[in-house]
Amino acid sequence: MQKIRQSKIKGAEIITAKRVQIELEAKSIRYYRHGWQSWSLATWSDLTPLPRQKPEIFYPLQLDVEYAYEKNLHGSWLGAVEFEDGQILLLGALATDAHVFQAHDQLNGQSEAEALEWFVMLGDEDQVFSEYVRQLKSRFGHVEKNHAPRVWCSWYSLYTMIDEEILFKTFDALGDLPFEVLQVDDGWQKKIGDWEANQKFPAGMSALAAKIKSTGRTAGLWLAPLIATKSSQLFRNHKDWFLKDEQGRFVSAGFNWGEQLFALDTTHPDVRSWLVALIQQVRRWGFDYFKLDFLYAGALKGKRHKDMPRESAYRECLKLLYEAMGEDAFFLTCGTPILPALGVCDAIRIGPDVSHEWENYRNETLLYNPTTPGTRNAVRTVVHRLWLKDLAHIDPDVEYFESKENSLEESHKLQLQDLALICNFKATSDLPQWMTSDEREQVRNFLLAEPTVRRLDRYLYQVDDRIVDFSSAVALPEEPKGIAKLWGAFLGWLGDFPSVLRVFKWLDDGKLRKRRAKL
Ligand code: 9PG
Repeated sequence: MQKIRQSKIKGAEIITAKRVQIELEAKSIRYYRHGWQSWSLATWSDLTPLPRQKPEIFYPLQLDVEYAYEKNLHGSWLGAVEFEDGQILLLGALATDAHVFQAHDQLNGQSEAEALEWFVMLGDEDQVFSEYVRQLKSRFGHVEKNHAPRVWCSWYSLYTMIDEEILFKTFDALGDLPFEVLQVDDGWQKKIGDWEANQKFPAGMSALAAKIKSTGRTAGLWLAPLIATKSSQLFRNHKDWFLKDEQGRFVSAGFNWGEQLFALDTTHPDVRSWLVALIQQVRRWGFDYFKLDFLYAGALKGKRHKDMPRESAYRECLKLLYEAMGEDAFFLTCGTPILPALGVCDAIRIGPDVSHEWENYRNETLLYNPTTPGTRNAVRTVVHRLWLKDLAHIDPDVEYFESKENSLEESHKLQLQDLALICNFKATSDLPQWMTSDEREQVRNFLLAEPTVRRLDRYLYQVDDRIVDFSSAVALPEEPKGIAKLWGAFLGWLGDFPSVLRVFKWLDDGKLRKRRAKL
């Protein structure tokens, strides 16, 4: 263990150790916590640890489950402390498989594997983060081969209710809007694990890609290749491919689509061959843009075929996938642990899902869950991850324009659009069928905009001649008290029952079916 006193830190330092301990000598007022994967919370907060988010059944897919019950302030790979005088002390790993904690008057870094290089610096916020980025870049590499394309993605309008007929119609109706990629999201596959066209796509996947390409655009496809549901053929036929714990039980990758999820052991040679074959198949269908999702599953703790640190195993797997795609493809990682993805993909989703709601009282206040889909949740975490911009293309998720099926206030839609301009990653799921001619022009102008962006302060940006202020969006919800707290605890308990979640899914699906029927 390496111990250092704050007053001994001069400029930027690099320390090689398994554990480092920095004695904080000045009074700290805020802590920067960095969540593990795309959807996990990243934020500055005061020094009282946040309430534990609920329900627990989602932990494997919303945060790093290994640290879910940690009492101290903590985060993945890096942590930073703000002092009364505004100076920032940042402690960040320059390797994967590491965690940072603040306890009492200490900032501690801990490797889950071997000794590693730790970056430590005291200074202005801008300075310390940009120097950390420079150091990360030289260790992890940086992919520059593509610009971030302008994407139309099917998820945030039709969700799983996509089918061939509506997508073909939509692709035609997009007309000359300057999208470069039309990306088909979740809903085309037989099962999670069984990556073949389902009965809603009778013409098959090659026809779908060909249709997109006939409009002069790149075809994009969503897959979650590292997980499978219990009912999939993949899981039933290849149980030995899935990650187990030391006791030989399958490791949970969480719960979604009304089912339990399991994770592939990506160090298993047969799994590796299967993954490569899958990616090559998707390319043969004609898709050149990949949104690979639920990737955290490749970095869960477990007993692997090849014994290696979990995040290193995951990074190896990303390399394999990236290589299988080939030079001319574009690779967006989603639900991905952040640091392990640097240098081995083109773009990283850096926040949770947006939604047609700005905030949701049940999820965000009662269940204190900053990871669930919601536009405010997305803005908060993305704003706190903008420092990653020089390391990869950063995807803040989609923006909204139409008002027929969307009740977001204009000012909230604008915040999201401005954030996308700051990220320089533009996407929407709005159906042209829902847009007024004004909204359509708005989409066009947005897609073509290339504003000059300047960071003025932590939450303050200048976008061309406009000042954009995210400070009201990033505030954390008030912790529920009294009756609300009890109600939250009850809902959290209820939310851990798969049957309850299946009822919610059934209700949501009903609403979506109605939405689809109207088209
Ligand atoms: C498709 C979607 C979209 C979306 C992805 C991902 O339970 N959860 O916490 C949870 C979070 C995100 C999520 C699904 C579930 O969405 O981010 O863009 O592709 O999958 O299913």
